[in-house]
Amino acid sequence: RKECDMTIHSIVVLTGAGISAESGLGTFRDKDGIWTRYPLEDLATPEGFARDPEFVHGFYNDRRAALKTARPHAGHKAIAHLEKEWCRLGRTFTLVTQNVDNLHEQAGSASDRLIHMHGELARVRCGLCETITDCMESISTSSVCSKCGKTGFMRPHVVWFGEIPLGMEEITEALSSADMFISVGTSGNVYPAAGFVDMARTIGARTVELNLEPSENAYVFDETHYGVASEILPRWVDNFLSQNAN
Ligand code: BJW
Repeated sequence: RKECDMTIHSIVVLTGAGISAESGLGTFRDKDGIWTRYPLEDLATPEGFARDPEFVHGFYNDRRAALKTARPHAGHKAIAHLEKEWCRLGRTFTLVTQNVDNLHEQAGSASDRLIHMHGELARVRCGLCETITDCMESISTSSVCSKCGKTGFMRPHVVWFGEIPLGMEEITEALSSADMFISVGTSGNVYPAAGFVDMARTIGARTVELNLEPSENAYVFDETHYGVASEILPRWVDNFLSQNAN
């Protein structure tokens, strides 16, 4: 296992809803989280969408509208800063987010090193021809696909339970050569993301958890720090760079 003073070349960061909590976007499983107010079987499964598409559209339209005014905080910016410094040194950096918001992009994270494994709120997809288009407006069962022209097949470009997460090949590749894996603001309930720490450990990467409170798999990590992301991330990144960026 990598100790702090060993040379680290390749970093993989995984983020979850907790990093965007202070930007006003809700988490899922905290005491006032989204899944405590709405049943996830109705909102985050293909079956729920098939049963009541307008209800699901309404949920995602509201979240898309909230995203228009959401701004990144010091935690998102610290990750972008870490990436910039790390890449300046010619080292490897991959940011994997479970979040469908675009706060990492807004904070300056490079889109070619960022994988939205659960999709993106700012994009919609035609369930018929699979064309993905940018969209910050509301959609409904009356929306028309700009490519195939068919009505009634548009859906949010997000990954629901039972669907295959996006970018798994790139993620597996990044994890298979990672020297350090950092998990931020995720409860460790949802797979495959919750299993990434085990994959990283298997190849000997040093593993770090930064979260408000211990996650489901906190005991697996080599290093843990608890507090709000806007405070613990900038502190951790500054400290890490001062020890490793030379
Ligand atoms: C702060 C903070 C602050 C708060 N600062 N921190 C049985 C066993 C194992 C697996 C399965 C099983 N049965 C089914 C499965 C698979 C299933 C699964 O995992 N189910 C579990 C519930 C058991 N997974 C799937 O179906 C996935 N697909 C799949 O497995 O396909 C097979 C396959 C895989 C790989 C290759 C090939 C095939 C798909 C999962 C899709 C998840 N989708 C959602 C919705 C996305 C769209 C949307 O946003 O609406 O993704 S569900 C929801 O959960 C969302 C999130 O990305 C995801 C994870 O949540 P996250 O980010 O961890 O949020 P929270 O709320 O849980 O935690 C927040 C944390 O932040 C907390 O710890 C707080 O303490 C902390 N926090 N404030 C720092 N200020």
